[in-house]
Amino acid sequence: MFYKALLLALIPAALAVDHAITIGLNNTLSFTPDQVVAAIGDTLTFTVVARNHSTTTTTFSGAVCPPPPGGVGPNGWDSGFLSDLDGSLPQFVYTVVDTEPHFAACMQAAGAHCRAGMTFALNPTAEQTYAQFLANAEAS
Ligand SMILES: *[C@@H]1O[C@H](CO)[C@@H](O)[C@H](O)[C@H]1NC(C)=O
Ligand SMILES: *[C@@H]1O[C@H](CO)[C@@H](O)[C@H](O)[C@H]1NC(C)=O
Ligand SMILES: [Cu+2]
Repeated sequence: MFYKALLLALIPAALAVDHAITIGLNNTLSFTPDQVVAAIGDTLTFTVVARNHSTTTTTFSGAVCPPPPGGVGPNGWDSGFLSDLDGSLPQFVYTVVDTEPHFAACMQAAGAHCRAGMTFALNPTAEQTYAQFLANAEAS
């Protein structure tokens, strides 16, 4: 009985998936991949591999850039500035808590990175696509 309970307790953790996202690949203003479909309990592990960036949730449209400190919620996130200028490859981990779409961008340079297309979507939908979010960011 004890072992069965232990096994059941371990199942959700075993099914959770970690999604690795690289920030600044090849020193570009980018998230790679730029969109992820994830389930509740999954994690997003962002790793900055160049310069000094953030992953911060923002609005889908309107004043997209720069994302506000603390990020846009509910259930948003803000890594704060993560600098790889010292080669430390800093990481930020977000655990998915809902199935809603979330849109994020880098808040560096007063929104200049965001407007240059440094944008990311978690669970985009047919109505709120990554392509439209990117266009909204570039125009904001
Ligand atoms: C990054 O650089 C490597 C080698 O320099 C290249 O093979 C790869 O295609 C580049 N990727 C992107 C997304 O620019
Ligand atoms: C990273 O960028 C922020 C915002 O521009 C800045 O305040 C901070 O000093 C930078 N960090 C490093 C290590 O340069
Ligand atoms: Cu940036």
